[in-house]
Amino acid sequence: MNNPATAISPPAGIGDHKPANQAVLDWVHEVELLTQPENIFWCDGSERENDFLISESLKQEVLIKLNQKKAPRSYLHRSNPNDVARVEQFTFICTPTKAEAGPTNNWSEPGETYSKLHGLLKGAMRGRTMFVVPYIMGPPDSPLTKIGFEITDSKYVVLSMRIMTRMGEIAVKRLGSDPKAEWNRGVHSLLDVNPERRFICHFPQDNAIISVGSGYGGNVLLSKKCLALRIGSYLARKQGWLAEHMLILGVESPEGEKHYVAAAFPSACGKTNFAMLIPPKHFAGWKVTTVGDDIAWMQIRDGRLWAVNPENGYFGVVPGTSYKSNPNAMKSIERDTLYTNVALTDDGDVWWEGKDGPPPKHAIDWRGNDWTPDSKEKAAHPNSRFATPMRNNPVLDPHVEDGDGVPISAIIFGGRRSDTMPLVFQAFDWEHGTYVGSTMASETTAAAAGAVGKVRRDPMAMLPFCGYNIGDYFRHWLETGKRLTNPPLIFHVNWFRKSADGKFLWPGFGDNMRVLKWIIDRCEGRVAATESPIGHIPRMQDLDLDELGCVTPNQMRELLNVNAEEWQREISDHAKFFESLGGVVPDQLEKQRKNLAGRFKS
Ligand code: GTP
Ligand code: SPV
Ligand code: MN
Repeated sequence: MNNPATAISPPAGIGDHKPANQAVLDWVHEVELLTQPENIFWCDGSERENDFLISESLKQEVLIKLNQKKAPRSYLHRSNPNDVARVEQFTFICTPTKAEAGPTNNWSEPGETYSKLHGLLKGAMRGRTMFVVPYIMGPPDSPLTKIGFEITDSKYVVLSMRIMTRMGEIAVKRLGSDPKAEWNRGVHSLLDVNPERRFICHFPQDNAIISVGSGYGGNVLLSKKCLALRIGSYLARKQGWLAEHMLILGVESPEGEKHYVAAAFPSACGKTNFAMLIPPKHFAGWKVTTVGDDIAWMQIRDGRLWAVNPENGYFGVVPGTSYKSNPNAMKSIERDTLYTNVALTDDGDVWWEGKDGPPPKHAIDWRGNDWTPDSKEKAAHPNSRFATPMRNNPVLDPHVEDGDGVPISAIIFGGRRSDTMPLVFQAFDWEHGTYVGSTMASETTAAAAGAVGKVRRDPMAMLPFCGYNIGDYFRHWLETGKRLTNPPLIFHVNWFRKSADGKFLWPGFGDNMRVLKWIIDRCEGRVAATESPIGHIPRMQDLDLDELGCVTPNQMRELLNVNAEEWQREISDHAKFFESLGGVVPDQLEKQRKNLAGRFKS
């Protein structure tokens, strides 16, 4: 295995873009003394810098150049096979007290944790280049926008951060020279990429992150889950806004009526796909546009919620992506894309399970081994990813750069549930919607290390990402609702319900437009529903199911069914979950559960 961290020596004019802020210089100096890198590379985000880093990464085999005719300006990276997903068991919230981190987070005492991590970081960058990556999260003129600096010894991280964030000079300028300005301090080192020395630690009270021992995705692109969600959610509560694991999409009718919705689905449960949805033929004239595919920062203005996407690119799940399932994603990744852990074909192209067309007769799999269609192993890792600039998205929403954000008409929660959860229902009001979000569950996926397919509660899809006590997070949601005079309606969807023989009942992808249309029509008060104990549910005639050949009326009934027996189990599971949180759950949500149980009895 090549060492992704070997030092490089840039020519004059590259890597010497030192910011003028003394606080940054002091911090970098401290980390330099600790980690003892061979040299320091100050990133400016320029094209020239990027070209240089790519050429060095190719030399050191950190990247593989793809066939530039088939995949222009695109590269493949293989991570260490022991390092292919987020590691929740090694992710820590290091608040002064354990109570602040709450029952759902791993906690460790900040002083001890700093000591332990500094021990691991001591001399860790010897023979390596230490990169300093300035970046901003959020549109440049948004009041929510945050500045971060990530120190890293991984070129792959630098190249990815350039795609995923607004990186370089833009952040240095925004920070200016005020030594008291607010910015996030992120330190990342690969160390020896050993799972036993892998820790992702957050110090919200210091606006600081330290990540060691991994080179993969959400563990190391500190802008994303670490800053935009864990530290972000902590700041959001203090400052009165919301940082959520949500896509943001725009949906426009043929008449030009436009709505925005935000949707929280757990990792690998369909956010990117929903955010880029192409309506089926029957919906001629309807258009869906993407504001964001993973994270929403939302603030209150004029009694409404307004959302911005803090990111600048998409770090998306590759397997299953095809011109059939998600043509907009395919167009986005046709060029300028950094692939991680997909297969390499003999003609230098990329391949993965679920890509269009027949599998190649021979390929090199994500581990670097020979692969044929007869191989037992998967060619691409189930959590293989693309990083691609959002500019490549053919349906990028025109308001994606608006600092004020876009007004949110509906919030949608959803998860992967083979049973129990109907295709869609609407919560009665904000408080009930908060309950629906707080009791959300989903079958686990390959996005995090550990068992796959196990149902677990994942409140608001934030279980791995809430940077403080989950009880306070629920309270923050309830409080936010009180401040909204024009709150979004709240819905729950399930694209993943299965029939008795284990097949998905709903075709999903583009056909999710049918559900989205009902949601929009509910927001406009122009479509009916029936009241069930769990919320408002469309009757079959309330959904536009024209030209939906593949779903029989019986299957449709199954999809919309609320089975009392399954819901008894579900409600007792809610109770167990709340109990497991050890008394932090707000009374209003306990009351919501009793009301829900009561509605089944009456
Ligand atoms: P993260 O990036 O991990 O946060 O994931 P995500 O929520 O953006 O999920 P994504 O859209 O990448 O989808 C994950 C997997 O679910 C892919 O394999 C998709 O093909 C599959 N998927 C997405 N939408 C649907 C759907 O409507 N129906 C079905 N059956 N599968 C879907
Ligand atoms: C997720 O797991 O929700 C992701 C991928 O979006 S990662 O950036 O690895 O967290
Ligand atoms: Mn995600």
